[in-house]
Amino acid sequence: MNGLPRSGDGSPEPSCVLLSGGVGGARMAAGLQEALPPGRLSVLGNTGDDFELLGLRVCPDLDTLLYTLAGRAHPDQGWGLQNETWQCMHALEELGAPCWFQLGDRDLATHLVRTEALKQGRSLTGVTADLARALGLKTRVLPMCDEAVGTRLRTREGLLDFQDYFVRRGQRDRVLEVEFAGIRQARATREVLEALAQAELVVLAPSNPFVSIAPILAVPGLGQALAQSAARKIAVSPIVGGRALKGPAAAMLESMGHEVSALGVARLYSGVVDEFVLDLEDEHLAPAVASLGMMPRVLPTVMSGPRERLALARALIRP
Ligand code: FO1
Repeated sequence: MNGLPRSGDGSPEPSCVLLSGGVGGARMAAGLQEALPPGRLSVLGNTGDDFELLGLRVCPDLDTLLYTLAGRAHPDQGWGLQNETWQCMHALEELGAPCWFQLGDRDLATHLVRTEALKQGRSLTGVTADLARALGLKTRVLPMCDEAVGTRLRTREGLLDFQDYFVRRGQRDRVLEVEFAGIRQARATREVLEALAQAELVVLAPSNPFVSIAPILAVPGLGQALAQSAARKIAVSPIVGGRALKGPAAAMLESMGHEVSALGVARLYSGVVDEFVLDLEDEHLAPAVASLGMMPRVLPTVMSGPRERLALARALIRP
């Protein structure tokens, strides 16, 4: 015996649910997928970044998860596919079509299949499961909900749709407030509720707390199911040494009046998780995290490659 908690089926590794958005979330998902037996991981993906482009339904965080878990993601940028070609994008440019958001030729195939399936009445949960199966995944990738929810950012320039802020305007605007259009009409799906009910471990990925994790927690019924779950709940800080490893999390903490540190993130998750993972660089913040009622854990959190993400995942699984 190795002291690990035992799952209902007698396996020593726990059933795990990961809440994920962006590239950091997908890398955490890949580490957990490798650390756990096949089929033991469900990932709840943020869909607040979704939008429509040229008639296609774009789901960046779900696709980043699918491609990363299938080992097909672009190795440097993290989103999109490796060995991608851009013939369609060049043709669109010649036609004067909007090209600020880049969809590669192979990525377009995913978008065509998803958009057509949705048009035929399939749910986003159903079509995402179909795509995952086609890519050979055993991990379940679950959209946070089936309804359309749009993350909007209040800035001095007005209310911006997420991808306008993130890609078109290059994250240059100071974010004053974040809202999730359509969230009141959304409902936690049966698949998400089942995954949370069966989970022995829930991990909040080192994703942006405001635009990746918050929309997932805001889905009616989902936050309550998480609160009622008997699982161990752990969050991993996306802030290391006062900086975000990727993306605008640090800038958002500052512009929305929070401390720009892992402790600032821990305060946002107070009451949501039992354990909070700090990077080695932030060990000095452990007593302050403990005073929030969360157990601090100090681990190497920077997932610079497959070996580091597997090591982090294994450390999270161990109680
Ligand atoms: N990010 C960019 O910075 N520029 C792009 O042109 C872009 C295209 C894109 C296409 C498909 C996809 O799944 C993701 C894409 N992303 C792009 C990333 C995306 O904006 C972000 O990963 C998330 O929305 C933030 O988590």
